Amino acid sequence: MNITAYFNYCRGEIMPYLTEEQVKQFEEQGYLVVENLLSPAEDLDPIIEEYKDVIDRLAQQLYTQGEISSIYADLPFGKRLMQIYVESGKEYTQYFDFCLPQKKVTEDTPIWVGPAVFNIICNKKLLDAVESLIGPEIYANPIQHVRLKTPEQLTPKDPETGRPLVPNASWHQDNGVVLPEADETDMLTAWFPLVDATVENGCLELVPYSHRTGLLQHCPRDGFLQIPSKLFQQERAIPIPLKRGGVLFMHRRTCHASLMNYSDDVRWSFDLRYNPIGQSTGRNDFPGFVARSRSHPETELHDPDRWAQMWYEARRTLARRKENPVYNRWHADAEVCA
Ligand SMILES: O=C(O)CCC(=O)C(=O)O
Ligand SMILES: [Fe+2]
Repeated sequence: MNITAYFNYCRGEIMPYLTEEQVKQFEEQGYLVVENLLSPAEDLDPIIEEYKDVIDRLAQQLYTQGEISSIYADLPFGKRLMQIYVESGKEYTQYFDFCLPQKKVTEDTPIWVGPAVFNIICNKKLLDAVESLIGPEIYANPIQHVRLKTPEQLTPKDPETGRPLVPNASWHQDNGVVLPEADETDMLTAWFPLVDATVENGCLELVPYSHRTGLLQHCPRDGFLQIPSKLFQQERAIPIPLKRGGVLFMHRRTCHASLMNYSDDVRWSFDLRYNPIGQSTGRNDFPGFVARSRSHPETELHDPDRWAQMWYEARRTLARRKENPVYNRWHADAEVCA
C-alpha cells in the first residue's frame, strides 16, 4: 500500500499512529526515528526483568561447570554478561536470542522465547507505527534478534583466528540476508535499545536514501556479509543514537552497520521485523505469526506459550534434518568483492 492509499484507508475509522510527514520521511529517506514510542518502564523493563532470570540460569550453569568463579548475582545485566564472557573466554549470545541460528541447529540449541519478548513483538504502540508504514495486515517476521554488543577491549577473541567472538555488524542491507524469493517482500526492520544507544557504545549508523538504489552486491567475509564501500555512499552515513524508548524503523534496502563499542558496558538492543501478511518471510523454516489483522482479527496470535512452542517445534524439525537450508546467495569470488 502506498501512502495515498494508506491515508485514504485511514479516513475510515482507524487513525494512523505516525504523521503523514513521518511516513513520507520513511519512504523518501529509507528510515525513521520515533523517540519515546515505547515506555521504558512499561514496555522495556519487563524484558530486562525476564532476562535477569535467563542470565541467572546461565551463570548457575557455568558456575557448576567450573567455567566461572562466581555467579555475579549483584551485577546488572550488562556488567554481569561481560564478567561471564571475560572469565569464560566465550560468548553466549544464542542463549539470549529469540531466533535460531542459520546452521547447525540441534535439539539443544539454546533459544529464549519468553513472554516478555512475545509481548514486545505484539506491542500495541509498535504495531500502530508498523501499521502506518506497511499497512494493517501485519506478519511478525521470524528474522528477529537480540544484540549484545560487547565493549571492544573486553570482547573475547577466537583463540585460533584472533578475531573477536562478537562481530561488529558491517555494512549490509537486511534484504541481503533473506532468500531471493523475499526480495519484493515489504520487510520492515524495527530496531530499539534496552539501554541508551550512543555513538560511544556502538549505536547503528546508516546512509539515508540508500534504499533507492536496489539490492546491492554483498560479499562474504570472515563468515559475514559486507557491501563493498564503492557500491554506496558510505561518506553520507549518519549515526543513529537512540534513548531507551526510541525506535528506529528501516527499509529493507537501507545500508546500515553498527559502530564499535568503546564504552565499558554492553549495548543491548532488539531488532524485530514485520511484513504484510502473505508475503514470503525469507526464512521458511522459522515460525512467524499474524501480529495484527484488521480484516481477520481472529487469525492474530495472542498466546506467548503457543509462540514458544512453534519455535521449539522448528528447532526439533531442523535438528532432524540432514541438510541445512542455505540462505546465502552471495559469493566471495564475485568481481566486485576482490
Ligand atoms: O544491532 C546491530 O548491531 C545490528 C543490527 C542490524 O543490522 C539490524 O537490526 O538489522
Ligand atoms: Fe541489519
